[in-house]
Amino acid sequence: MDLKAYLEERRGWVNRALKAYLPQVRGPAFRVTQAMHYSLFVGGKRLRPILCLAASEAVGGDPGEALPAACALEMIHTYSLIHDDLPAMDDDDLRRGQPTCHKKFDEATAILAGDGLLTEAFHLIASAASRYEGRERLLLEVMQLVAAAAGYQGMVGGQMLDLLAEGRQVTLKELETIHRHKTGALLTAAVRAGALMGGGNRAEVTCLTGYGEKFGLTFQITDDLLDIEGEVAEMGKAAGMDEKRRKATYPAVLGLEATREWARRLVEEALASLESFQARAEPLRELARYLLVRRA
Ligand code: GRG
Repeated sequence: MDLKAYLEERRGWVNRALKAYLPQVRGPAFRVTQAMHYSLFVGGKRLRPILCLAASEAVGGDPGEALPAACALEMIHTYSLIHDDLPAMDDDDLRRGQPTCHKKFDEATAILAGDGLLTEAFHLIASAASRYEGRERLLLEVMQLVAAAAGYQGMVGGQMLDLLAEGRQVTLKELETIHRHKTGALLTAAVRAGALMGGGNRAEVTCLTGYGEKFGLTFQITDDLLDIEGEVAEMGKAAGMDEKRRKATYPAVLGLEATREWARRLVEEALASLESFQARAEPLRELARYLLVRRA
């Protein structure tokens, strides 16, 4: 399959849906919606929503029905990037190739834009529940799993662990715990939400969750590699920052070659999780292979 064309088409679907779902830039508090729009549309690969749609397709679902959950995941991801870039956290100037939200606006607006995107994500899933009759229970389950993945049991907890680990030696086990929570949880939730929205049975949802977990971990490992080997122009963010901040990373713990090998093994395991799926899971297979060659 042509992964590039697939990604472009799905990105188009997601961007159109996000434009339709996101509140208009108007009203007395327009500055906050302006900042939400800015960070959401300034760039981004849309990986989480695309994974969600691909998982829905893998179980034979209509990807259109997974769009609200897919877009909610992108809003949550964008909020996490806005807050992560703040001076109190990573203090970054560049994100998605453009000034970070607090540089373009100001710190208070960036905090509020993140808060606005996080809350809007759950508003979006709840609104879908009132639109799709008979799917209320399913959307409630999706809301629960997305909340768990985004909150203290998932991404927020992982971010805390990551901040606490800065500047000290961590074991491989600690590192994996950080990344499973900080990055892996939301990526896994994207796949799981898509599988549920597509009507997958329990066995299918379990296999796809396994795929999501391997995918999430590999994504973070390749992110660590890109921080060392990537080009700023392609990534749209600064490089070499992990070492500067004395962050816990796979290359720091394992070395470069063992890290690359670990990523290759995880991709094999992700592909093995899809063994019982037919051609409909081809986009998920290609997405896993793409992790090993991605440049951004
Ligand atoms: C602030 C609660 C809170 C959490 C922040 C995800 C995260 C937790 C911080 C981001 C730091 C970071 C660079 C993590 C590495 C993995 C990652 C999430 C990279 C960015 O995701 P991409 O590559 O970004 O999917 P785009 O811009 O393409 O959407």
